Amino acid sequence: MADLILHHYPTSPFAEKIRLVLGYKKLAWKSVIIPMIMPKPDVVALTGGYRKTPILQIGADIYCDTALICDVLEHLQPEPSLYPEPSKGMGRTLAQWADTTLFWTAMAYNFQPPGVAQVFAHAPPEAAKAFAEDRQAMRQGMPRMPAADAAAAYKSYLRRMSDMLDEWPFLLGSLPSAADFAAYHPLWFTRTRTPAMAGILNATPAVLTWMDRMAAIGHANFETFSATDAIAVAAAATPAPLHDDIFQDEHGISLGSQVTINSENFGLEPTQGELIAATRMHYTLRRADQRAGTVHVHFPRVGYILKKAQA
Ligand SMILES: N[C@@H](CCC(=O)N[C@@H](CS)C(=O)NCC(=O)O)C(=O)O
Repeated sequence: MADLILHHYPTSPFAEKIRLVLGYKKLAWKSVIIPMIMPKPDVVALTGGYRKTPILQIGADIYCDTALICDVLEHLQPEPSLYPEPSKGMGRTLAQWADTTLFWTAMAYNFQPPGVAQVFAHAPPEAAKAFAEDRQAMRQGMPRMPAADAAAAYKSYLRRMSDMLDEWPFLLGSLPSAADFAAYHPLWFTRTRTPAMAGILNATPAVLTWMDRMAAIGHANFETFSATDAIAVAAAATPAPLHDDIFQDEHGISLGSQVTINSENFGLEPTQGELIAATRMHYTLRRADQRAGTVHVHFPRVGYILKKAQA
């Protein structure tokens, strides 16, 4: 199997989700540390535009979004499964809620002044300003949740999670599922990056012990790798053959068209390329980059917007 190369940074919650999935599946990986804010020339050489964290690279295949990365890792290493029966649909649906509603609620709560002070405690003052400007630009008008509303909602969500953990060690039963990895990472940020805000977790001890169980999964074996070497790996590799040739056309855009794909919110930077697959759940674009060569960039359908590229 070609190396799994995760492009990420230590404090990224979505990256923590994937580091733990790699740990759960005992998959060894290579770690490329990427910048937290733009510019990200080495990321964009691989993705063609998408700049969010993390991305997974396998040779000349680039996988964007953690929902897709979970599917790819599940395919490579089916056991233990991220989608245990009988709650496969429930697991995906709860994971989507956690990656959106729970994540944004927790972040609006965490990024109150004591949390911000901790996140940037060891950084020069310009770093906090540059971070705020970068994330503001990514939001593109997406409304920000007021802190008091976020606190109230976060408390309710923690109680609901605690109820789910009454009879089981994990949210949907005796084994972790995609829902646990997705629900864990925003709480991990509260607990480890903004401990001044972590008192909110104390009202739900069952959630804290579940968090300890999730943390114990660990990150498996990894070694550090440079962005330059990762781009050289892409340039030397040929993209994997597409497994699934089902074409589900929802847009009236045929395979072979030049298209753009962008996230439906937060970080709208588009990736442009030739649409070479549009399966039930995923899109694949082929693009050529001066440094990375021909790469296939993959996106999930859910959460992404496909358009014909402007001629
Ligand atoms: N839906 C995406 C969300 C990823 C995301 O928003 N990641 C945050 C970091 S945890 C991000 O990209 N922040 C801006 C950046 O890192 O440039 C996924 O599941 O991968």
